[in-house]
Amino acid sequence: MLFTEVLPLNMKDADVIYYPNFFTQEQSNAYFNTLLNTIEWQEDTIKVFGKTYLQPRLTALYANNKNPYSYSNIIMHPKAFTKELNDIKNKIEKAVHIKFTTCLANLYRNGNESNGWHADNEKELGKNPAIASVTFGAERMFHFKHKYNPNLKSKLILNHGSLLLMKGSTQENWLHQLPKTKKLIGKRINLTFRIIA
Ligand SMILES: O=C(O)CCC(=O)C(=O)O
Repeated sequence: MLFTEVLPLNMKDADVIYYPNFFTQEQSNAYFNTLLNTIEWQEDTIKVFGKTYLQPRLTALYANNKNPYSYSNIIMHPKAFTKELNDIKNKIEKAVHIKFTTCLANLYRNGNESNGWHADNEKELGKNPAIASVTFGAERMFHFKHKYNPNLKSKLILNHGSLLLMKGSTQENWLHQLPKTKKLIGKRINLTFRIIA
């Protein structure tokens, strides 16, 4: 067995499963160090309501095809998967029985860096997209809120070596964010495997 616990989050109109120890501590430490140094991190500007901002994190796009990914007025063109990204992708695919093509990687350099409320619902992801989201490094809080029912919220801590799988109607009905924190914390790497066929 590759991981110990499987925790389905009990969220209405969604299908979210959390695997807190998907990777061992040893694997997670090694992946954190290698990915930090080998991923070609870039700092992009985004346009929101006509204004230009630096994105509050670094990003990179990798894929096993040439299909670009666009969001917030950015178009990202993928590089070929590195060995580590491919190994991680294979391990996830075996566990969840979904084949991914693409990985959007995020690097949060400290607690001041974040990812605002959004749904992963760009048209190139198709209907009911599956997103497999891996954490290495500092643990961070992750929030969900229902798009149509303000009473429905959920949050969890994403720990080092965890996998969060969002699928089914999750992106249609819920937003998610990774808020800032005032805690003095280290870097966190997030890998979101997606299908852009
Ligand atoms: O860093 C995270 O856990 C969230 C990443 C995310 O929401 C995204 O890349 O769309």
